[in-house]
Amino acid sequence: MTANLILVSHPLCPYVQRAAIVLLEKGVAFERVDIDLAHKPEWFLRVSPLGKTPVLLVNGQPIFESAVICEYLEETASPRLHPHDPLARARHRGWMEFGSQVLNAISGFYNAADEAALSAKASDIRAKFAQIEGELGAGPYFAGERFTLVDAVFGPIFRYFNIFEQFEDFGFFAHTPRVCAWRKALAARASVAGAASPGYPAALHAFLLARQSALSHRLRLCAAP
Ligand SMILES: N[C@@H](CCC(=O)N[C@@H](CS)C(=O)NCC(=O)O)C(=O)O
Repeated sequence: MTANLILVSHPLCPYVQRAAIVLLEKGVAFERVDIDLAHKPEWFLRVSPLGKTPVLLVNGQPIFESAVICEYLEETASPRLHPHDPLARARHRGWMEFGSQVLNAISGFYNAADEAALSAKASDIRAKFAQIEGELGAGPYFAGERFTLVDAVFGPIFRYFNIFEQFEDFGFFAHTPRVCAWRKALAARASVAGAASPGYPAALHAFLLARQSALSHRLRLCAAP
């Protein structure tokens, strides 16, 4: 691909990371431009109809929605990350959407207003990982030896748990050995590691602390001397 690509990003956005992972997997050169989502610049609102990151500017033309960006990259740059078989490909698209629902569950978890809601959201996350456990085979990746778009979606998801686990054991992966092994394989993948900046863990921690939620309350207690 020879187009000029700019990935309009927010440093903590997991949807941005999935697009960055696909760009890195395909070895496509791109520039990343971070914006402040609390103060969205005029130019960003002009290229992002939903006001969300990521947006991929292709020779100045915006593509929005991370799954759409991934599919565009899949159609225009090799290597293939989707399965060749249409039925398998459709199933992978379903699991990519499932990944977005896991992200919704994670934001419900860190924004939960009280302990009861926090515990309910933690159960929701555990249930989702139990569901995906049943889909995984021998690994190391979602569909075996080859890295796929589903892997690009779950790499950023697992990153949250590195921070959560520093403070508390919610047993998210206690009964999902295949998910655990998958998480480890994704963390070791260069594209997954390279999709977040070195400052990501500290920035995510600060973001979580600022939530005014049950989790941020717990984090404050852990940080107290
Ligand atoms: N469905 C969208 C979700 C993207 C999304 O939620 N982005 C968040 C940041 S992680 C955002 O831009 N939020 C700003 C807002 O909603 O105002 C996608 O897959 O691209």
